[in-house]
Amino acid sequence: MANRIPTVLTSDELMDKAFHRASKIDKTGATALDHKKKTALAKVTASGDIIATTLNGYVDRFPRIEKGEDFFPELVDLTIGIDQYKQSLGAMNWASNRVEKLKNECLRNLRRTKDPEYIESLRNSFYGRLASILRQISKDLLFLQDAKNKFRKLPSIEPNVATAVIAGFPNVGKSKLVSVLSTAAPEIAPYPFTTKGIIIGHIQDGWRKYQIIDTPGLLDRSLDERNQIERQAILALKYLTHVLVFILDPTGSCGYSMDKQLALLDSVKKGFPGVPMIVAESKSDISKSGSDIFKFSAETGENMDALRANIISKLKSIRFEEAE
Ligand SMILES: Nc1nc2c(ncn2[C@@H]2O[C@H](COP(=O)(O)OP(=O)(O)OP(=O)(O)O)[C@@H](O)[C@H]2O)c(=O)[nH]1
Ligand SMILES: [Mg+2]
Repeated sequence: MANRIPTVLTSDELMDKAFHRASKIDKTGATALDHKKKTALAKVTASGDIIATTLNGYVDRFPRIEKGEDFFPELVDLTIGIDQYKQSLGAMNWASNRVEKLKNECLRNLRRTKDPEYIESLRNSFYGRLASILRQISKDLLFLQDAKNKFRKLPSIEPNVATAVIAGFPNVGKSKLVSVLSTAAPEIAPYPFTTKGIIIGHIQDGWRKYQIIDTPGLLDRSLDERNQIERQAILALKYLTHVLVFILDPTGSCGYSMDKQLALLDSVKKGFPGVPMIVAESKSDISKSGSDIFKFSAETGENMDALRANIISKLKSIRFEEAE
């Protein structure tokens, strides 16, 4: 998505670009007046067109995003701000129309006059107005350049693939589980508010493919311990979570007590209401608790087929709208 977003020039760069192009124009004319007029017409056309076309290009090539209860809108709102984003794109549109209108007005006046000095002054005042319009949208241009950089850093998670998300304290064996379940080596995608990035693996089941996502640093602390923005970033995940796999490590090797782990499970359950959950105890090769919770070992493969089948059976029923 971010690949087609152009680099956004600052207002100064855009003005320079327009002036530079216009400065190279020199038309021939039968008389001195004719020469001056034709040159001025061409300069005004070129400088106005460059600016209007560039601004229109931004409007066309930035993605349309509406607020909504979905993963990408929530993330975009959190990292970029959808209201300001739409306002800045609107400013591009406004400025482009304004430039077009002033250009046509200026061309009309140029065609009418026979006064060489007036030609000069028309052209200069057009340049002045171009600069003034660009000054008015300079903050929007900077905002959009920043938005482009932020778009590039959003994770490329396929929104229409049924997805299992793994949660649990650090060191309980989440990454290990994702790597064992994944058909191919998992990729790491950047995610705002965590330095480690999201780990995305795929499970191939016949013709169907599922995503399995590990979220280091996100679902490994109680939601109450998060600030508002972190919490939103975590909760944005719920829109793409079709099943949440919560891993408990009862062996003590992760360094967290079972009480703490069960408290986190409770917190995550509250944050993801209505999302189907699989709770499983890891590292059964080291030791097994006396609980009746499902037990597996990603190390030896014990119960891995059953866990895989359970995850797939929950993802299998997920259907996506055709239109999306
Ligand atoms: N014996 C045994 N060790 C395991 C098993 N699964 C994971 N481990 C080990 O436990 C440690 C932590 O595993 P990870 O998969 O990195 O844990 P994690 O939950 O991804 O940890 P964070 O990324 O820090 O949140 C590693 O040393 C793994 O080799 C298992 O089934 N059996
Ligand atoms: Mg990990």
